Amino acid sequence: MKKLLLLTTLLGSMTAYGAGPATSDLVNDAATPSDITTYGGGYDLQRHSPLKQINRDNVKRMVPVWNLSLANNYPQEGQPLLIDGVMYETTTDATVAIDPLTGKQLWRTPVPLPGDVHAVACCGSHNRGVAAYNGMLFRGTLDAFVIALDMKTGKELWRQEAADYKAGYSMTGAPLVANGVLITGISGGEYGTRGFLDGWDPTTGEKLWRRYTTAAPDEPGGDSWAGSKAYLEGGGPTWLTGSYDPEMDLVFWGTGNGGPWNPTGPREGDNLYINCALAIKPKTGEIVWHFQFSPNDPYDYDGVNELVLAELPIDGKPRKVIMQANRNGFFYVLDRATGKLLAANPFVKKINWAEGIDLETGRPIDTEMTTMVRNTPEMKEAVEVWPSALGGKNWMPMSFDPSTGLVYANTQNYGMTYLTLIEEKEPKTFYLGVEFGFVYPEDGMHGYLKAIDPMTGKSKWEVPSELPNLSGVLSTAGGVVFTGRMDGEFAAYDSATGKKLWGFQTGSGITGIPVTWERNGKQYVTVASGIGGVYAIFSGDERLNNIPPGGSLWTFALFDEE
Ligand SMILES: [Ca+2]
Ligand SMILES: [Ca+2]
Repeated sequence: MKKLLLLTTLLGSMTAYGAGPATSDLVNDAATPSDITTYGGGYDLQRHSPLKQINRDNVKRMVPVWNLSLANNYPQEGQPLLIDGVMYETTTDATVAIDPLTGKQLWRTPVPLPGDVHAVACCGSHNRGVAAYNGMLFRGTLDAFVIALDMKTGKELWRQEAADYKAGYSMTGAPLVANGVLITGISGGEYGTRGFLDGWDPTTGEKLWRRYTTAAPDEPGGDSWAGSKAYLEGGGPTWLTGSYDPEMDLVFWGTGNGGPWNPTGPREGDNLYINCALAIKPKTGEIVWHFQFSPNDPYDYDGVNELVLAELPIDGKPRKVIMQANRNGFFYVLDRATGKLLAANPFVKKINWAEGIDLETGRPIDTEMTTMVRNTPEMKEAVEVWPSALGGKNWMPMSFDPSTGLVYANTQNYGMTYLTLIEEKEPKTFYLGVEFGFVYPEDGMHGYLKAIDPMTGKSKWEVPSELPNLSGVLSTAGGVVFTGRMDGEFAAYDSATGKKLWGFQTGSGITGIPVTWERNGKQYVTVASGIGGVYAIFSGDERLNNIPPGGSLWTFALFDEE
């Protein structure tokens, strides 16, 4: 009987080899460190690994194993996948397969792009990664196509246009495969677009459904727009990847700012479903519940940041929740089944746009400044708003360690000058109705890596940095928190204290997402280096001047003693 079971297991894994991840491999990703089948290190997006060969005591012996050029100067904001012994990394202009033990490139499939597309990439021409399913890889392109590739050869299997980039749309996020449906988001909230999610048949590329994220007048929520046509260019982009609960069969996806940023005139009202967490059915795109973080948002507080699934002890009982460190400076905990607000507390040094979040209604309690902003189409004088439009935390994903109950997140610490004005919409140009600039803290510390208690928003420890980190965070059972620094250093910190344990200069600024994996009993850590992205473009921070571009992928392991 035992032998039969073993045989079945072997056959099962042999069938899977070369066919890429099945649904069960996606569901089990977090518990199987020999592969990385999902963006987020699991459908819950916890980015926490059970690996502990590299730990807080020996991480100082970590050394590079290989480095592979990604052959471009675009920002590298992606997360690699590792499936059936092959690593996959995307750049803006190519998809690359790599031997993870030697770093040798196995194939590279270029992404041809029209020259004028970069004008509609608001915050850098980047790509955040692939999704994988049944021997296929799926990615978006900057000109808003969805492409399927054969995982073995890199050959294109199908391509579909999600939207017209000339109308201001682009695609940068990693897709998600949930319950056999390929789901893609869209960027373009700064260009007077209408956001949406698409569901595709992964095998054929047939579009199964589209769920717009601004409600039309005849839909539920349609009355939350003052102007009858405002929803058509009302924003609500979906530019980061959702999480998925297979038991509830719900996908959780964040939506971004309203368009234009100026919240007056035709955009008066809450503007559903901008700046929301949406719980949707992957088979149909039906919205099961929504929670709106920043109704009628004037400040570009996109609600797209990763919605991390966890169980937290609440009132003495474990509760299935969703956590988000929102751009607006508050750390939210929601009930996963209903979207009910459980906690919303500041996780940044300074917030002056709201006094707090009403726990009953979930609505922000506006300060006088925000009440004025919401009612002044053309302000005479600029105000100073904290956090800035880039948020208390931007796109760079956090991790959650269930054993400590803490979130590890790269946060930002600066504000903005802000003035509303009347603006006409023009093609391939920002359509904001707002002028803004940045205001920095006197001590020069623009960012903090923090260990955050999700229910209070308070930090157990924090590590300040002059340049903010815009790299993903990875935590491990070895008590190590890994992240990249904008000055190019890949660094390791003690998850209990925040003490810096190790660092290595990668040659360009890091905006990638680190992952860890094992092969033949050895633990490896991989991260992309290559500066760019929203802070590099907008901050005007002169401390960036001596950080050269240049994309490459690095893999590290412990130095063998003998
Ligand atoms: Ca795995
Ligand atoms: Ca935005």
